[in-house]
Amino acid sequence: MATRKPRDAKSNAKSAPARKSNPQAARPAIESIGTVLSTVSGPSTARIDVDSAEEFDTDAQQRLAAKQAGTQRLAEEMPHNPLKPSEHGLQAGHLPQAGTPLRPSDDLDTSSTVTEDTDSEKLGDGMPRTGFNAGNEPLDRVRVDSGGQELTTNQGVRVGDNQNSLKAGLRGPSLLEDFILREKITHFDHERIPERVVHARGSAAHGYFECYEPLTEFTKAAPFAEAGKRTPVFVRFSTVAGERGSTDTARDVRGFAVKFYTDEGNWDLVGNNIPVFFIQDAMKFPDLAHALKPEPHHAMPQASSAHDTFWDFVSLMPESTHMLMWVMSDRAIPRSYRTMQGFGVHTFRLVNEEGESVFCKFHWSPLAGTHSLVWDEAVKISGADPDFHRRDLWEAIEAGAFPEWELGLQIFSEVQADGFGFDVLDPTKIVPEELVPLRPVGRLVLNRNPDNFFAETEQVAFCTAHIVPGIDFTNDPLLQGRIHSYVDTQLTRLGGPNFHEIPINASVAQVHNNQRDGLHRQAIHRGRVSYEPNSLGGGCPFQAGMRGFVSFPEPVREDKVRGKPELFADHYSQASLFWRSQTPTERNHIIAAYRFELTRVQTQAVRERVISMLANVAAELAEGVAGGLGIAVPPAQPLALEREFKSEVEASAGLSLFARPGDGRVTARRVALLVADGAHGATLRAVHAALTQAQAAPRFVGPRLGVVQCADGPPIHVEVSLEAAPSPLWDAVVLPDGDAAKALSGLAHALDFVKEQYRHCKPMLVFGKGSALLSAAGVKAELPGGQSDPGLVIAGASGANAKGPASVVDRAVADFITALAKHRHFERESDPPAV
Ligand code: HDE
Repeated sequence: MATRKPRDAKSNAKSAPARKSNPQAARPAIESIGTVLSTVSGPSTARIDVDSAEEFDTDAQQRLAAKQAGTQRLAEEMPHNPLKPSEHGLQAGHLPQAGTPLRPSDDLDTSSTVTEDTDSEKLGDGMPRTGFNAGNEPLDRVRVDSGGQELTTNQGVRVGDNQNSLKAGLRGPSLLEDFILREKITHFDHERIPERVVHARGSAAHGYFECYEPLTEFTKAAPFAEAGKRTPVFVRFSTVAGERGSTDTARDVRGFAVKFYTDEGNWDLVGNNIPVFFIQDAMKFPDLAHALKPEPHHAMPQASSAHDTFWDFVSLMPESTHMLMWVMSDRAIPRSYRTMQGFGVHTFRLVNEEGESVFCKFHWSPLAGTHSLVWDEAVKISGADPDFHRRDLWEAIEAGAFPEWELGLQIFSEVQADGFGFDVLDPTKIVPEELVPLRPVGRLVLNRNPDNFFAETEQVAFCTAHIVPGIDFTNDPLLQGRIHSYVDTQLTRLGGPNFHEIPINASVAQVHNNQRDGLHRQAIHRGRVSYEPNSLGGGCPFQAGMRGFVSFPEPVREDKVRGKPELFADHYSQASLFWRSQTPTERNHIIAAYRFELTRVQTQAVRERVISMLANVAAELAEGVAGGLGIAVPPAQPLALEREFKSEVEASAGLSLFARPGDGRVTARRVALLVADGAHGATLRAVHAALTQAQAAPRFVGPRLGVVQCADGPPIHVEVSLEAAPSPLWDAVVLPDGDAAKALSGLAHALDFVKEQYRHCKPMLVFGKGSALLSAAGVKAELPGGQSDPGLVIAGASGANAKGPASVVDRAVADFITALAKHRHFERESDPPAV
């Protein structure tokens, strides 16, 4: 039971102010006792001043009188709205004035009630922190742990029996009065919320962004203020098309959304792993999403663009050609979220303290390099582990191998932009790095997994409208539409306008405004003022003027019109640039991806229409795809405008996935050490230790769980079985020598494993008789041209059969780690696969 402290036990700041007695006043104020106690009206001719408040008899009366006097004083101090003159004229619009807060003579003057100092376990200590929003405190304020606690209902009532519903007799009917059962089931019934209409499937982590050098020359945005400044972030990666429970390794664009909790408010950079988009205007987004999602009559296919409606739509929208080239490339089947780039896509603005603005494109580059799956592998992973990317991100962070990206900016002026042969407001265009190089400005590190997937990853609300001073929009018509869409979608998804109060969405910067009420409101606002201007709340919260967000005053004087600039009609020049910038391996993969997707299309005319687009990109591409479908290349689609558009650059090296091999480390690469009875334990253990040392993730993989007996030393404990973790889930394999090799050669699962490691161009380390496993799987030690295969490290015999010193094993392992760092060895690839 809460005890009520005597009022005089409070600090001076919270009790009625100590009033000096005023002998002249001689208690006439007491005649206003009715006014003090009433919430309705009062005389216009008499007033209570602060000094006379203590003439009242009880503490409550004195406080009410003091509050009334203080309120009167606040209102008097603002005889008119001082900001009104600054609302008018262009000059005033450019330089908004800050409000001028009034200082109440006592906290009571702006309180909701004079009883606010009542304290209890629920109310708190009765000392409200004025000018403070506790909802912006760190997430610790809502973190729950039930260790050592008894089970309760949501009302905090202890639950005696969590096994049985309440019944009339042991075999009798259940009773409606069972509020415990009903609360439990009702809550369960409502556990699901609508999934995101696009990007439903995702995974996220906490981390920080660290600035290298102050970028104040270009922007006043808080994360770029000083060298070494760290801004907390929450980053969510996603696929676009699939539903919440769909597979991670579908061919798709990946979302790369970063919420910066800056000290000036939240900034959401909601990007993708591909730097361009399918469409140029927000008007077409619902059409695109409807065409991409499972077809409405039978709800197939899940998480795939390989169907008629998608290709029907995009082949009628030639502006999608450039993006499609990226989506058909291996960019759309990343090996891991850790190994993909991220892009802001649109051209944004940076604005500095002087109000000067430059254009900017945002690029995230992974330190681990850009690496992808191969399609045959991606398809198989979908069955073997649909959570492949989610698991990979989680495991890497848990293991302390924190994923890291460098943020690079392309900064350019409007004058430069005017000189480009493409429009920087067109989101189907990149700015080639040859025209504007990347400037590294900081790094992103993900170092903390969420506590709770639903509370954090599912409820996080990214909105392109969330920007902070120093960042601004451009007129890119796709971006303009997004500014509306993201806030709007949260209203349905998160059930109302207070989604900013969900802990994962709350800023670390204090939030104070006059928005009130709405579903699920958490904040309890003190005082009676929820409007501006006001004098009764001391004019607070007051507008921040130039300390607040001020839009870049880009001049606009145009016809109101629905249309596009002519440069937006350049649908092919950058698609061709992308094609020219790919290596032969990448080109083969693009052709194969189109072939796969279009094979799954049922309408021949749609297939032909797609190839008629490709004929405008590159003849060999169109021929390659048409050949794979058994048809001739149709005439190229007519151009939207008979005007020649030419790319400024012939090829752009950075567009190849192979341009960013990474930092040479093998961190978190998963290596299977195949084991069976008769393995040479000492050698395999040495390899395991060396890989662990190199921060890779080795595991002993055997036919079954349990132990395998080694030819030397203690048995090896199998960590995972061949059937639970087949080849596509591993980045590389080590094949054992001795009787283990013989045993594995007789197992179809092991042969499949070896075959697929080889087919997917993965590094392989083979000891002694492990070569027999290669031959049994149909793998040749040399490449088709007779050269040696750099991804195949043949190490000779191990264990007691080993000829030569232990350093031979060391050298083989070192070669293997080098091969592993290269990730894949496409030299052995053929279409169709030979093995
Ligand atoms: Fe989105 N997009 N989008 N989008 N988008 C959503 O917002 C939308 C676009 C992107 O992890 C939705 O909260 C429109 C481009 C990511 O939570 C929705 C248009 C780019 C995410 C929405 C676009 C993106 C979304 C669905 C065209 C790359 C996931 C649920 C005008 C730059 C964020 C939600 C997360 C999510 C609308 C185009 C990226 C419906 C109208 C271009 C990474 O609001």
